[in-house]
Amino acid sequence: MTPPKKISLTRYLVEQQRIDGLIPGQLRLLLEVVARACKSISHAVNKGALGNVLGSANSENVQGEIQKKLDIIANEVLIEANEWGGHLAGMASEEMDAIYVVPNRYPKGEYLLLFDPLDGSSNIDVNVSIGTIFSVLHMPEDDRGVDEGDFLQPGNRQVAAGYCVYGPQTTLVLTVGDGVAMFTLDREQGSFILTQENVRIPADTQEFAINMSNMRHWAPPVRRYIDECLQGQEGPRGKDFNMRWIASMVADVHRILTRGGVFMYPWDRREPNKPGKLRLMYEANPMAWLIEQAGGAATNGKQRIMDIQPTKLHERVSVILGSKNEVERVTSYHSEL
Ligand code: P6P
Repeated sequence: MTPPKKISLTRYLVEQQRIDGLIPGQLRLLLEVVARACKSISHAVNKGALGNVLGSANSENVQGEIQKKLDIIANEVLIEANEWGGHLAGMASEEMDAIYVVPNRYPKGEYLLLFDPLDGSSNIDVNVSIGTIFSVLHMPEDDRGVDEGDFLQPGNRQVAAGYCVYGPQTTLVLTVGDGVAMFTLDREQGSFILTQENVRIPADTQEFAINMSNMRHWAPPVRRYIDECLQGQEGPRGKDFNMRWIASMVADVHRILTRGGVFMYPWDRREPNKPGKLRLMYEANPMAWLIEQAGGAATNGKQRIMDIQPTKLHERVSVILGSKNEVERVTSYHSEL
């Protein structure tokens, strides 16, 4: 039997552009550049202690979080790979306070790129999967310069979203609005090869992902949902549940895209004035689109994440996403308040 045809990311994107007319050439170029940057980040991550890339950078990011050396390396790789290509007007990163406007010495494009360059970085030093999350928006139609306000678009305006998980395999997961495709890095060829398309999440699950150590801080609807799961088949759910928590959103979401489940990082009373821990623009929105494109759901407990109108670049949000029936159940418990 002839081996299956290897379809590279480039060929997949050319076909999405040419055959389906889904993505303009400039967006295809942007996604190829982001994929190449993820390959470089994967190479740096895989070096580990041999590459002197582990440990803290002894600096803080805008979130007040201690930066790891690889956080800064990944951020620099993405900026340097994307600033000169002519497809972008600006970039925003979890690791940078202000937006990055493409310098005048380079041509400007029509897209905005937002990213968490290395999500889950607390896992770097213990060799657990981490990843890059990215979201692409269109620059608003006007001739004035780029400013932060141009980035403050709801997630339903994204034109592309994805992540690259650096785990046992390096896998790029992408949507341009026509379902979800997964590409595994072939290190011998140095290219991302299509390994799954039309990814679908089962509507039901028996697996939840949440940091249980925060239980005493949760709001009642979240507490009720988890309590019911923990009661197993003797309880109101009538089935047993398993739990996973990798403390790396990319790895937890990848598991959910692969076999279903529900992921929750809800508001809790440790920081009552913050809606949640995770960031709306470059974590929740791209992940929410991927999950919805795979048949799942993503809310903040009250509304669809992708309908939230952002008011600031590093806005945080409560996140409940994954198997549709479970997300709808948790959301319904919130509405019963
Ligand atoms: P905790 C990683 O720092 C992150 O932003 C997400 O990737 C992950 O889901 C979450 O925070 C883990 O948070 O409080 O369990 O360490």
